[in-house]
Amino acid sequence: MIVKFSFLGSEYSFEKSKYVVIPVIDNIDKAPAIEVIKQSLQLPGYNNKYNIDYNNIPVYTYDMVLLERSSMEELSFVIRNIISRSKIPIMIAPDHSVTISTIGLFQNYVILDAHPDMYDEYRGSKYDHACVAKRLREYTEHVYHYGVRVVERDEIGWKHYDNSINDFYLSIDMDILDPKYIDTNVLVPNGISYQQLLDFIDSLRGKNILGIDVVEILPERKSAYLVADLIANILAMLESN
Ligand SMILES: [Mn+2]
Repeated sequence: MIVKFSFLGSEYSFEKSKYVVIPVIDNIDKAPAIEVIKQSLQLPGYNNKYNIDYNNIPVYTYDMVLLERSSMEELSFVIRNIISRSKIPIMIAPDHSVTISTIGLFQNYVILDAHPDMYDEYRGSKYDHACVAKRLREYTEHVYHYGVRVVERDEIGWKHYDNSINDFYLSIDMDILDPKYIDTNVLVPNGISYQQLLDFIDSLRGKNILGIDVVEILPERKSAYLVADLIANILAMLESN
């Protein structure tokens, strides 16, 4: 049997899929998304929490988007194409700045992150990963954070997530987790555990998640396996709805 190099080894076509994983990579040498797909092939075939067989999840893996040679506008076009077909895009990316490509496409955001990312400008750029929520807030006031634990003096005006929000784009910066669970771009002590993150994901059951990104990850085996497991659990949760 040929196993496709796709998330969960899925053989669903784009047309038949409900979820579209988009591996976004900065450059060939920094490509955690490739490692995440690789590790997804090592997952067990069955999710006993949600009673879902992973090979029954209609997920398609999109062509890799190489950010080194593509623009945010082009990435935005890809996302728009996927949501216009009523599918759920799932970006896997090394950097949180990819969320900026969704501006204008969604009204509500739930962001899991150790940081509020509310800098107006960072390292000379308005599109740095530290400015993500600030840029989103210029388009919609409905941006809600969960898990924030490091706030700079200038980062004001962000809002805590509450359970009443029902339709949203979900952005997960993996530094929400304590560094003992995962290696991320920025190491922030005192984060939540992986079990707490899975419990939060479970609390989203029945809600309408319109798009997802999982970001700020490193291309190292252990972290990539955890991200693969997380995305598989999110898909199983959505399928069990
Ligand atoms: Mn962060």
